[in-house]
Amino acid sequence: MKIRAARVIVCCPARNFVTLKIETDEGLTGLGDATLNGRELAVASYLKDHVVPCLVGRDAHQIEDIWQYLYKGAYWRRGPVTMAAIGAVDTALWDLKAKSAGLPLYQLLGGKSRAACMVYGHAQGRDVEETCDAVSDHIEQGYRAIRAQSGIPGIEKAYGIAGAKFYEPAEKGLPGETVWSTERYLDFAPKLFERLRQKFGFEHHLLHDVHHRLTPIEAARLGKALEPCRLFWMEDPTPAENQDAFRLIRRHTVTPLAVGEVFNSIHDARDLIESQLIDYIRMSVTHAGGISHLRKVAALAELYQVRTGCHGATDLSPVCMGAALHFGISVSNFGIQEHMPHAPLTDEVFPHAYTFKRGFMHPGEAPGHGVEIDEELAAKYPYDPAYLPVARLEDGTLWSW
Ligand code: EZ4
Ligand code: CO
Repeated sequence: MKIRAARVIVCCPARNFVTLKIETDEGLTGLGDATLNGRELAVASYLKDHVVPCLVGRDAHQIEDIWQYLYKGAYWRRGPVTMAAIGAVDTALWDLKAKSAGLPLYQLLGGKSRAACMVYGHAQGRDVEETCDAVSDHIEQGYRAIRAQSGIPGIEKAYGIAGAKFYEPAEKGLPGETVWSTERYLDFAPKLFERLRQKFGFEHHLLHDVHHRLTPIEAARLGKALEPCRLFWMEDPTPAENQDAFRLIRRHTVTPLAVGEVFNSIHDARDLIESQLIDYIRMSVTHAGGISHLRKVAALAELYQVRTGCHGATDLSPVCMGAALHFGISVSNFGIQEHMPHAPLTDEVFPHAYTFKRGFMHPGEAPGHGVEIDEELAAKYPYDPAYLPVARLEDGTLWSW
């Protein structure tokens, strides 16, 4: 099965996506997601200008060798652009291998370890009561696990809150500016979860994303304050370039910790996993070098009872979601999968076999990862530049968004 051609498709059906399509001499096609929110064209160029010329003519079955060729062979290792590009190639090759075998991808990954993947949805509101309503909505839809984010008194444009039904992180035009106040947030967050537990009890899992905003000692304080509310996880409490920060947080709280949506390599996560400083690793198929590399991360994590909780916001395309569900249903230490439903137009451009039912998702039984692209429809929605916002403290200091 030789690679005959590979193409990069950039489109904007409700938001921007970068998709790699690999074609074989036997006429099979495989898809990989290469979307890097706000930096899409860098990955598109990396693929088009530097990777595709090296792929043509290779045996599409040689997934591991091609991975190593692109990683070691580039000399320049790691980084979100490189790893998203390699991840797209890897995902497309797994798709092809499974299609050529006539099997759903999870069968090639060892078969099913569970019936379906538990997912968590995003409840958001401008204030506590609106967030309560959103949680209630999610419970009605059957979600077993719900992430709750709320507007914070005195903070304009808090993370995770949108006027629209679904929160979409990127905005058209140049980066928007938001204001952050740790003091206001730390005062508010425990009250939100106390209210949610008071209203809904402990039947459902509650999750929360701090989005890299706190210092280690502040994160420790928040984790401690949230203990009576028994969160499923507290996500990204501090920026994780400093893995040591988690030693300090861990000394003070038993609130479970989830980290890794911005990681792209097993080396970013190694100390956190081996030192048992986290409970969930959130790396995605798209940003962490594809299924091959994510399986290695999961295998390392399994040794320490760290479970997976893959990033699954709308900037990961349906191709990523399909691949993530095959990975999730097969891997022994699956924890949970993030689920932010895509816009109807995105789903139309990427027809897929995966399904959602009462809080669980299943990858479906189609050969490959089960996600395709309608290129004709995609061509009607050309790339439209968009950026993630930035955050500043009230005095203007630039902060982590
Ligand atoms: O900010 O996907 O857990 N989810 C998140 C997301 C990320 C975006 C970045 O592109 O943190 O909202
Ligand atoms: Co997050």
